[in-house]
Amino acid sequence: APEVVTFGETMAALRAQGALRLGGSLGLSVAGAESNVAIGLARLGHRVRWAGRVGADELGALVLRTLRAEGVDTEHAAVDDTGRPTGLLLTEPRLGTLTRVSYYRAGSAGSAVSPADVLPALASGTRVLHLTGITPALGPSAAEAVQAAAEAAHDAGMTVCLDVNYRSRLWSHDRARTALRALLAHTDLLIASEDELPLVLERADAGESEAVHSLLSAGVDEVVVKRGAHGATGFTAEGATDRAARRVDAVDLVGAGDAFVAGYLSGLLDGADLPARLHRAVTTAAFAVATRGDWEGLPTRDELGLFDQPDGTTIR
Ligand code: KDG
Repeated sequence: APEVVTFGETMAALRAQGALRLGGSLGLSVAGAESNVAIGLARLGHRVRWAGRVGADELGALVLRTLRAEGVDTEHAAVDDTGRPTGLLLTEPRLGTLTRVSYYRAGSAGSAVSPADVLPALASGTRVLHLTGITPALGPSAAEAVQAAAEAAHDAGMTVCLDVNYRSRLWSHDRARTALRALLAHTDLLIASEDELPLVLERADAGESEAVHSLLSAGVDEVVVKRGAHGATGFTAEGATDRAARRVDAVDLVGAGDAFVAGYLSGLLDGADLPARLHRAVTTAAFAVATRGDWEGLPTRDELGLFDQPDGTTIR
């Protein structure tokens, strides 16, 4: 059985060199928050399954081929036979690490993922189900898939991890709050950036410690708050653990949160304690930030130690 199961929409990703409206060349890859996490975990040697839906088209073949090449189990990935296309996103670096993203995903195969697609993927023996707040924003069947999978996994004793991953292009704060709060009863590990935390609270104006306290008393075992270049904090009933970020020259911030989650879950699967989980999370996030692309620069297990080498080291 896989150690981790995840699903969500993975799209073809076209990366422009400069402003899109000027034309020029585009590089083709794939992107999707959950598959970024899956690739990150596979590179660290974990068994991980991705169970989304792609179109019966060349871009869908690219998504599945890429995931398979990265060692991600696609046995339960669905290919849409009703003509829905694989979704697409365009990224455009505008100013330093400021990037603009455009989606072409309304009506896509990925947004039509359903409970029947994902429930059979939750093999017994799976330890973690990883979900993000992007999927319930994609449409009614995708939202049902997330809710049904969270319930089933939680009932089966798996750790359900939810990364809030708010995407303002896809839905409003109010819609997100309603959908995400309905998942809390089945969530064991909640991961959010500082600005996303209010989205899972009844009262959006609560301070951080009040927010974390209300989540822990609602049954979430662990809350991890990401603070970008300022690191992260893990909260459990025992208290809070802070961890600084690793210092890197940032070239591309997109995918950093997913890399963080991959490192965190990898530590969890290895039985690491909270400080060690956060250490691995900030390390994998730093690799993502220091390299272009959502997942291309993520480390293998052997490469995790590279950050401890002096700057300028040549490995021969
Ligand atoms: O987390 C990175 C994602 O934003 C990217 O891979 C695309 O899944 C994506 C989304 O919906 O934004």
